Amino acid sequence: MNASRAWRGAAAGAAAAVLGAGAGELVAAVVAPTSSPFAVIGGALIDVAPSWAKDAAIAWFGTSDKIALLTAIGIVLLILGAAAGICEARRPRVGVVVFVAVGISVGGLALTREDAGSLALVPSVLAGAAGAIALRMLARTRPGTGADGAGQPSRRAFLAWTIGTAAVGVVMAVAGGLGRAGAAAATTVRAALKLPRPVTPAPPIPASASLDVAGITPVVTPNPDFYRIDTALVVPSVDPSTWRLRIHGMVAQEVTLTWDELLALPLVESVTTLSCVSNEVGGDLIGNAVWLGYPIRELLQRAVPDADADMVLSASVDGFTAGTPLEALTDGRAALLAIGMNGEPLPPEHGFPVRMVVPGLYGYVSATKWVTDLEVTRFDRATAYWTARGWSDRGPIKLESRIDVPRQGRAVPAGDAVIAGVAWLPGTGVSGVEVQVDDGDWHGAELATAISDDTWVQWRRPWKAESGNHRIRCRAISRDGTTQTDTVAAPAPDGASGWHTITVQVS
Ligand SMILES: Nc1nc2c(c(=O)[nH]1)N[C@H]1C(S)=C(S)[C@@H](COP(=O)(O)O)O[C@H]1N2
Ligand SMILES: [Mo]
Repeated sequence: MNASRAWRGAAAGAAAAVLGAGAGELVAAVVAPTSSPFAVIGGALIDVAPSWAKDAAIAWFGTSDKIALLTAIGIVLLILGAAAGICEARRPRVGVVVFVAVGISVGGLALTREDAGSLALVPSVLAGAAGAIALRMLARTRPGTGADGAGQPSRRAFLAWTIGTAAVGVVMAVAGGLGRAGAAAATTVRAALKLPRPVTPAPPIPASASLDVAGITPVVTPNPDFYRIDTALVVPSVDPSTWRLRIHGMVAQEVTLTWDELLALPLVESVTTLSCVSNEVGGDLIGNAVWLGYPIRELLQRAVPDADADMVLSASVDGFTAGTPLEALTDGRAALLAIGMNGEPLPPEHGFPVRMVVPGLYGYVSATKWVTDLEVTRFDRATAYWTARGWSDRGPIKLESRIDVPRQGRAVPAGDAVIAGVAWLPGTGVSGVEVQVDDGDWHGAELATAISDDTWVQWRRPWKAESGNHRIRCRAISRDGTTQTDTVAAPAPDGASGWHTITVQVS
């Protein structure tokens, strides 16, 4: 086979792959939103990925990890399509068989996913079939075997057909994506929803909780800026009218709760800082919000957990699970079944309609989004999503502090400057922050008013910046008198530690 035939085969195969993938996204949007080929392959990869891979993905791509994964899948599918196209050019039907086989395999995989509906097989199988047909048709448009025998028009026709096929695929994929987001119950119902007022509102946030420092992290994180971490490639769309929470397991009395029942309960508001265990020292996988919800403790009281239970395994519609110490849900802290975030219904990507928020615990052991099930159990009987992947089964948030101003590596003009940031130990609170420049003494920083012991607190310290390179470090002191450890730990298995250290150039 000559090189140009191979290239044309590859182009035809790649274009057919784009068409197939686009068809898969579009069909999925209509019949099975969580079972598009990309969602299925990506979801399966996320679930089989070892924890170091998740760690690396978050370290490299941050909250763009999902886009990076989808891009990688797209590239692999393109290469696979091109290879199938070359096979087809060499031996008609072989490439077609590859497309059909990939479609059926991904369809089969779709059926094994936790959130698979009855039509889960359909998008991928149709995607494979559409790709196969496109490849067959493009193979026919190809110029004949004689190198230039078919002449220019046929070559041009082939190019036009190939580009056209890929373009149709892209349009279908975009339409599918937009359609899925727009039609999702979570989007339409949420828009029309009005949250009840809390019976116990959070005290107003004092003006003194915010320091007047340009560039410091706002003390309450606006929803669009709140970090997002989860295993869901497609944001689950949960219709509140069919939402149910079931509390079962080691309980005297099973409890189920509907959306209307939840809304009718006396709701409370509290401000809690939520952090991801993958947050590096100095990282931004942390945010603070005003949460509206119902204390989980009250619901557990109705269920009456057995005396020897010590864990609540919460599960979401997409199969994610978290194992929370029963004690953290019953000891009186503001552990909420939350429906509101900063005065709005939960944004879809933050768990609409209902999620958990537990002060003092990393999200992976406590903050289940799209939650529908609480099983009262024991740590020696149940394993949760991340603990099955090597992360610690207990996940208390570690005492930490972060320098936001100046930024690492930034040039700072000599003279009066300010060093500022945030510090946190949700559940206990922060009583002080100290700052060190180069090898000088540690100096106490000014603390803003803490909203509560469950939230981070802003801090600042004036600094006479002299020209040259400087290293700046900070450490927090918690209300129980502990100083933040300088022991450097990576996020795995139970959260990063160490002093946030930056270098700046003063001129
Ligand atoms: N259903 C579901 N809930 C989840 C997760 C998830 O993957 N799926 N990730 C958890 C983790 S690891 C964290 S840090 C928090 C993040 O919540 P956020 O995305 O609202 O910031 O959600 C938790 N709840
Ligand atoms: Mo997390």
